[in-house]
Amino acid sequence: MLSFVVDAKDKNCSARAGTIKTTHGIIETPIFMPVGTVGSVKTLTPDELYEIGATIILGNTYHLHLRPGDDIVAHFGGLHRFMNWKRNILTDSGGFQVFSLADLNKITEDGVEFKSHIDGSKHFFSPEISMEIQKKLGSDIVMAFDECVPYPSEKSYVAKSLERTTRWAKRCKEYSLDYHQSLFGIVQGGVFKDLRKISADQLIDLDFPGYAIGGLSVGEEIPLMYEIAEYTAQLLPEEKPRYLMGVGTPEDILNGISFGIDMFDCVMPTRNARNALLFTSEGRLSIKRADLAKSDDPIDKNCDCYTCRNFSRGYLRHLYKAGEILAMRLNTIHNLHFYISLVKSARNAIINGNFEAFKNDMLLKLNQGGN
Ligand code: PRF
Ligand code: ZN
Repeated sequence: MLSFVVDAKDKNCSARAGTIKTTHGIIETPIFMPVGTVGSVKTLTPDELYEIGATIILGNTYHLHLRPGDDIVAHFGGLHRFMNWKRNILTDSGGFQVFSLADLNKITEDGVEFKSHIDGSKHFFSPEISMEIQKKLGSDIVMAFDECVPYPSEKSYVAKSLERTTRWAKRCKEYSLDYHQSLFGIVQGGVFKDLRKISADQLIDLDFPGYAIGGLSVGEEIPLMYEIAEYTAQLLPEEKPRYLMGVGTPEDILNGISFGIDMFDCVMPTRNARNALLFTSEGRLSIKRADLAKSDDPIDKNCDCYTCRNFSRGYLRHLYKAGEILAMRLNTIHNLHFYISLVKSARNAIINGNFEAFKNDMLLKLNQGGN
């Protein structure tokens, strides 16, 4: 089971530093969780993830159920053993992927009928089935099965949907998971504050060990996303971890931390790395740029990742242009290191009482662009 303590709180905003403990180790928050959808953080080995400093990664119920199948993962003793990752794993419930990736057939009170994005085969997820799969995967943090409504949606539909998500959350809670697993509830309610409040209150009544904010970063404008994330975060219990699902850019994460959010995940650092877009302390850098051909500089002179310690922008540009697999690996190491260092620095700043200054300075640097 999971424990959480708040180690320090900022004086000027809601940012906090905390510590989560599980049977797979300690997670210092705020934390960024690399996405390992199908049981691999794309291009990296677990050893490389350790070196980068990842303490928790994310896996997906939807993908692992379709391929290789949760029975196969269970045969190997669960996802930790299957992929040889010894630290924490959080699994998403499928309650987003069935709506965003699969060919959706029907949503009923019981669950969701959908067709696989891989081979079109028919499947059914219910709260109980999602729990059963996540139990077999053996993740440390299990997410409740929810409905993430698209943006924009009619308020009347969002209201109906969040009530069903609460009933589903209750069914998830009634399912008996393994002793080492903790179930997080997911607040929905779209961009409507009154609906967010209803959803948060209903889930708080069910007393989960942690809470996620779902249904954001689904196409709404950034200021609106911030407004709803900030509003929802302060509705949630102080003494439980708060997780903003699928967010976001380095700027989004700094703002999220200032709203009192502790956990983040996003494909952005890994996906962008494979597409030659790198995050640096001086803004974003496209490693494709012709003028980098003869550059001896590292990606980021302030970065001490394996890639920056060993390779030039010129070499990385060459690898990318030549379509070398190593380009994706080295870029991924750098981008994940950037994200994980960013949240580590934010944590230190919160503990040292200078988060606001740190955040404003970082936001300025990140937006220099023109790199
Ligand atoms: N629900 C679940 N997973 C998610 C989301 C959600 O709303 C989001 C929304 N950004 C990302 N991942 N279960
Ligand atoms: Zn680097």
